Amino acid sequence: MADSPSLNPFELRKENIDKFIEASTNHIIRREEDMIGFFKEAADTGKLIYDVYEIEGPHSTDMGLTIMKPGKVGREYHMTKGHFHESGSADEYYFCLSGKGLILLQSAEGELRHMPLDEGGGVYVPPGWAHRTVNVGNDDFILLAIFPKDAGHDYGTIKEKGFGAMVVEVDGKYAIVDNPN
Ligand code: M6P
Ligand code: ZN
Repeated sequence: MADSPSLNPFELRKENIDKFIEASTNHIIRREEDMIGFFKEAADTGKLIYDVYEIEGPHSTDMGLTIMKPGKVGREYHMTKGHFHESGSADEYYFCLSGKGLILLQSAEGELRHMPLDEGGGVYVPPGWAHRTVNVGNDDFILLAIFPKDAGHDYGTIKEKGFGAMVVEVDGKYAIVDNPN
């Protein structure tokens, strides 16, 4: 265990996500321009969409904390890029600590599912399903993800083809509509 990061126990709830952030070893920042090809109308505005803080676990799993700002790019609600795992056997667990959103899931064959993800809720993402989280609320959407170290991220397929559905605002509410592409 010589190479294991030294981690202290910490409690994880929305009021003290700073404990997770302090223990994190990697910070990913996604601004609107990083999402060109994912949002239909993304431009180089510098707007922050989400942060991801990662903790490398000492054994077989890593953890990611996503903090997503509320808002839209064009008609689309803020969302993650979304990815398939490179490893065919890698699954993932998501838990929502705060906010109101959705998770979109899509199989390699194109079967699409969506589930609500709000405070106290969780979702199991089985191997082989692409996943994207979407903030449809007015506040930060905060999610904990636990995934195998060797999961890997395949963004190419999503960037090329997108998900079969988009989450857009219609009459002041969110609607899940077919992606015309
Ligand atoms: C979660 C995990 C991470 C992922 C992050 C953001 O924390 O699934 O592996 O990187 O969400 O999602 P994406 O990589 O699709 O932008
Ligand atoms: Zn994943």
